Amino acid sequence: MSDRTFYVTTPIYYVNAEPHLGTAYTTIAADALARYRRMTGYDVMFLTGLDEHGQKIAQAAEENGMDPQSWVDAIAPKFKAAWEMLDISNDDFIRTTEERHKRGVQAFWTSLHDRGYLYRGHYEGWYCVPDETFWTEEQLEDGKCPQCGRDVEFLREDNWFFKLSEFGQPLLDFYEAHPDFIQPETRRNEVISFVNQGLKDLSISRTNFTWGVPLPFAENHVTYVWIDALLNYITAIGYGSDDPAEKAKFERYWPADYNFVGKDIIRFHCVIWPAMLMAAGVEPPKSVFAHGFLLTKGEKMSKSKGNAQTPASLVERFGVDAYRYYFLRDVTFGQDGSISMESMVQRYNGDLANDWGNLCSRLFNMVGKYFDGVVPEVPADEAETDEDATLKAFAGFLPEKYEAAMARLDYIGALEAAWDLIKDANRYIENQAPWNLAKSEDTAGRLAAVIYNALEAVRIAALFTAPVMPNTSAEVWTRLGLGDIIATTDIASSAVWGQLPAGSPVSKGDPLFPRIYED
Ligand code: ME8
Repeated sequence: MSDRTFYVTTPIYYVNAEPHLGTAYTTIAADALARYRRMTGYDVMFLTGLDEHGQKIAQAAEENGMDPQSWVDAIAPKFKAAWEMLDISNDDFIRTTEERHKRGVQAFWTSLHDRGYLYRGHYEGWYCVPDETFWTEEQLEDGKCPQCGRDVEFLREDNWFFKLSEFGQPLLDFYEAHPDFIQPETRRNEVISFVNQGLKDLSISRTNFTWGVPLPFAENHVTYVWIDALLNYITAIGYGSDDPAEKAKFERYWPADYNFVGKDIIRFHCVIWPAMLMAAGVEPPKSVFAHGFLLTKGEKMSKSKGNAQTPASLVERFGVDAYRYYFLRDVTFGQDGSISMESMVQRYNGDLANDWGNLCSRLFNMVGKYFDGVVPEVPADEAETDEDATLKAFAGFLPEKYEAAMARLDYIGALEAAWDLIKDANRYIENQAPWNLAKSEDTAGRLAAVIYNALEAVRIAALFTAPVMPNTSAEVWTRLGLGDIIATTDIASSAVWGQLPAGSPVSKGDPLFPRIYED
């Protein structure tokens, strides 16, 4: 096992409804990163899961005439199935109703209680059930939730409180000492200015319903759902367990490299979460990255607005790899991005059918036609031309360019780097015109070189498209007679030019991305 570890998480999604394009977006982004890090030799822990407690879930269950546990048990498989369909390679899947989580939550709050960070108090104020968020009178906008615009309810409860107000300065110091903790920069500024306004103590328990983790030191109190949910990132890897293997796991993977979240839940992740961890003497994660919203027709796509599509219909039309590609290629990670069927068809036909699919088809066809379906041997005395050198240079730059882009979570930049090679390979074939070289015996050596070089470019491009489009890359390598591309653990060495063995059988196969015609 590699001693370089990498731990990335998605939010744990509410089970009040089925997965949709928004939740799939975060999950795919985390998956592509996890896959890439595995290909660069890291021992990766990629966690996703479900947020199953709280008033909102209890209400959803009631509305559906079910008890909460039966309800969450009915929805959980739908998330698992959706992530399977999208080829999400998570290493674990946590549900907050699992024993391991509940035990960890109780251990955590007991520890904060023992450390003197909790006290009993009285809460009077507003609460937004859909967002599971407490609001003060002044924060409301026209009497509604300032975040989602929906109705709020007035709460009067004797609760337990966490002394969040003591963490204003420690948090500001932490942000300063860890400039990468909140990403991107705009979110960092937003959080700093929020903390600068002063923090209020946080109510951490609820008493007017029971669907939550009981607070171990307070009868009839269940933990506030957010502070239950945030802890999933540590309970999943063994926090609170006595089992030595679980403890070792926690030591191994914590602190997480990235908590991926949408910008809607940044305060929970960048203010409450690190403060909780500081109070418990646990290091905060290295980084919280908040991406933007997917917008359809200018509006945030969300379950409550009723404009949230499920991934299944798009996957059926475009295929899973194209689905994954579209969202990472068309939406800048960290900013809001409009999505539409038109732009998806355009990306599909342009980048996938024309550039990548076509490159593979025409090339594999030519190997069949000119070399009986095997990778040609290039004669030792065949001189390298400038065009050959250019193509090799594109392949040579790719590992570094790709790594630099992925290190800043610039998925578009990473895919563009891969496309530079794909486009140059297409240009190369056009310019070298192997169909002309095939006409004369005198140019047989050159023909072999051109086909070999283009195949090598395809082999390498498949490596760098694999984190986003794992199925297509696996298929390309299979067609080249190569092994399991997903098992690559040193992508940079695998990308060194010239490793495609002469004599390897190449099969043509069906088009990787058959053109789609708009209805
Ligand atoms: O907030 N565009 O769960 P949730 C992009 N359970 N991403 C979107 C999106 C959109 N239109 N809509 C949703 C919760 N998302 C809590 C999290 S974590 C300890 C607890 C994504 O089901 C995005 O990642 O409401 C957002 O933050 C998340 O789904 C909210 O999922």
